[in-house]
Amino acid sequence: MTGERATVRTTCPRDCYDSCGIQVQVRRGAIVKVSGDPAHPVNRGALCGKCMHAYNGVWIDPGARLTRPLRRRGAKGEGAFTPVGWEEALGEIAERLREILAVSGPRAILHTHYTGTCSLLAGGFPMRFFHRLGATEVDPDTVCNKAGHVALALTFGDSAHGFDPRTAGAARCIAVWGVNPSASAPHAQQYWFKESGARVLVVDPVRTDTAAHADLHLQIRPGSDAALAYAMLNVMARDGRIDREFIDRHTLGWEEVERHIAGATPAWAEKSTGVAAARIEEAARLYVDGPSLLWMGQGMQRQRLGGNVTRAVSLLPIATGNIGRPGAGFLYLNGSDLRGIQSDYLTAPHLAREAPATVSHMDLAARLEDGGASRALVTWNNNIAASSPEQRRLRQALRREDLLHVAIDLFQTDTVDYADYVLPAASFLEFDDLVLPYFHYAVAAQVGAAAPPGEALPNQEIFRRLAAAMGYTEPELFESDAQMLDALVRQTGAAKDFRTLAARNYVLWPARPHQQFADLLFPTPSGRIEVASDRFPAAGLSREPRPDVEPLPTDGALRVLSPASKWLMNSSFGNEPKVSRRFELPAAWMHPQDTGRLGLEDGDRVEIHNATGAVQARVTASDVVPPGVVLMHKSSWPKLAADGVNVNALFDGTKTDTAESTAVHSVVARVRRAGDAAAAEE
Ligand SMILES: Nc1nc2c(c(=O)[nH]1)N[C@H]1C(S)=C(S)[C@@H](COP(=O)(O)OP(=O)(O)OC[C@H]3O[C@@H](n4cnc5c(=O)[nH]c(N)nc54)[C@H](O)[C@@H]3O)O[C@H]1N2
Ligand SMILES: Nc1nc2c(c(=O)[nH]1)N[C@H]1C(S)=C(S)[C@@H](COP(=O)(O)OP(=O)(O)OC[C@H]3O[C@@H](n4cnc5c(=O)[nH]c(N)nc54)[C@H](O)[C@@H]3O)O[C@H]1N2
Ligand code: SF4
Ligand SMILES: [Mo]
Repeated sequence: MTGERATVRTTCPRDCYDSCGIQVQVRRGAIVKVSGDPAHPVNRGALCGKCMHAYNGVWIDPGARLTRPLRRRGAKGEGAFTPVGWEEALGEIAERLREILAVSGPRAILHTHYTGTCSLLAGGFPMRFFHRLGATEVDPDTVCNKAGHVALALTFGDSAHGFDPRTAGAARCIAVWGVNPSASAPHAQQYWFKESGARVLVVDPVRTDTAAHADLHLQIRPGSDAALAYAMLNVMARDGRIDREFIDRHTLGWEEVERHIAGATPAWAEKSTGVAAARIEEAARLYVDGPSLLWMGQGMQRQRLGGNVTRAVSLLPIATGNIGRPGAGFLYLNGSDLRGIQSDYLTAPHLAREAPATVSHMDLAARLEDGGASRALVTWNNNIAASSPEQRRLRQALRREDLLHVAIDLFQTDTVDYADYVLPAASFLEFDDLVLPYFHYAVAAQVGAAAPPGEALPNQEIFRRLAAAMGYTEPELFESDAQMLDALVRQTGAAKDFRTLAARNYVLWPARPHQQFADLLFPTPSGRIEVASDRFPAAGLSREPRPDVEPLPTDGALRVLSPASKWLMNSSFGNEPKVSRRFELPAAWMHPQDTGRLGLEDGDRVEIHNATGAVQARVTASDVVPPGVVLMHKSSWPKLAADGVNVNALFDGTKTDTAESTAVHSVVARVRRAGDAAAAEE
């Protein structure tokens, strides 16, 4: 690569269903262009707009990146730092950590991490350090998808091995429930649906581009999915289309569900869901004619009754026997163990000396207010000041002078501004790693194309050095990237070593399409699908899924939905100028009935507010949302917005019915014209 020009093929490791192939043009060691790999089966030469801008923008601009370790010199939150050497920074951090260990024990050290990068080493290896340290992990899935995981795992014994997208050709219907691939899986949206030949049914309160292109869109009121699912079952039962044989053989507790089906007529459900009875009938027929795939979204379960909703929707494949046969099944997300990856090897939980301690993201602000329970915080792969609930309270807690805060990132995010020490991370364009997509069953290589800017280092190297500074000696903490990559590739069996995989870039794996639950053996205690059992109440749920609804407010307040934007990847890309200007005053979509009622005009600057906080936005009046709903998008950079916050200023950290997970789509707030603080809206 020392020569003039080279093209490097690599993989995008963002938290995205697509995991696109990328080609990087390098000239004299510097990246000159990042584009889509024309040979890649998923993205076929294109990159999404956000990555096209940011990977050719701030990601390769040393002026926009963190390039040296920094020590705080201003007040917390101010973002004023002095450069320091790596050894000095890590030495000082280690000394403070050792002192905290001696006085308060390891659990007073918290760490948060999540989707900054999803490659295996940069996402997983640092866990070896935290296991050895015995720190409290802020449970990452509680800010995203844990309610759905727990509900599906209790029901089917497994939430992480869904249908294989390669099997879609055998499906006649694909139900897309609370997922918006037009933003969160743009290339699946572009090619996969069409090439499957299946008819597409979308259930979403928002008329997303996915919904607009579907054969049938049920524009449901948020929070009413369980009623809709039951009404579809009611139609199937009435028409004699329930698969009794499948139910008798493979399920436990169906009779407890049956009690609810009888009363859940489409006419009954129309009242709470807002979906016309005739459309519910149409959807039921489309799905039951099958074979049908069900893609269950993460957006769907981010609501107060998220666990119950997930269970109720999962009754559809169960009732119709759409499990274990070609063209049938459901997908939440596809984990890497079926491709051979041993996560215990990657994260080494055996290094922990005590049972691991965790806290929910929903309790993060409260925990950080408690000086006794939290003395240090390490944030890596995670921008809590943008992504987590209780933005105002969290920022206040991060101002604590006695909290040692170490932030590791590529950029000076809002979270980084609060840190005592900032450690600069290398980007995926700068080191080798592995990507295991969570939609397609594949194994892909991330191949470094250039050296990191300045002194930035991959997460792995940062934690190897920190382990050394702590005086740790366990060899697992020092294993080299090359050794781990070869070991992981061997675990998959997709290639003999990392270099061989890198030469191919992307391998569909397992080679033969996976058939979910092909043997109809379910890893639950009973070996059957557990629709109702005693295990659910222990997890905070009712014995059986219920047709319950979380109604919209009736006092003039609105429900705020904040799903993925096609211009952002969570908070990543929020600092790319072509993106950030869209979010300086972010858009908020409201139904014309609501804007009319509130005397608002299209384009008005409004304040959306509740007891937790307030955020400003520009209104777009449109029936892309139903009455009673405001749509904004998640995770723009607060400090680049006119009012210094994002939509998470409104979220009080309400938990789902199970798993202490996020109910961010249950936020309720009022809207008024900005500047009209005194005027009540009603
Ligand atoms: N209102 C609302 N809020 C939400 C959601 C919602 O639906 N609505 N969704 C939630 C969901 S689903 C999730 S998953 C969370 C995600 O929240 P986060 O985990 O915060 O997501 P990101 O912004 O992707 O990544 C965080 C940081 O990682 C950094 N990063 C990227 N690569 C690297 C690397 O190699 N090393 C290091 N050290 N850092 C790196 C990025 O620059 C970024 O600042 O947000 C949640 N927040
Ligand atoms: N471009 C882009 N892609 C992303 C991300 C991103 O920020 N930007 N984030 C990544 C991450 S971390 C994740 S977890 C995934 C999430 O991606 P998805 O699984 O697609 O989830 P969301 O975008 O949060 O929400 C999907 C849909 O759920 C709908 N929804 C909200 N409430 C309800 C409800 O009560 N019922 C139903 N049926 N639907 C509801 C929303 O209107 C939205 O259209 O995307 C990943 N991909
Ligand atoms: S974020 Fe998703 S769509 Fe964009 S380049 Fe990466 S994998 Fe592809
Ligand atoms: Mo997520």
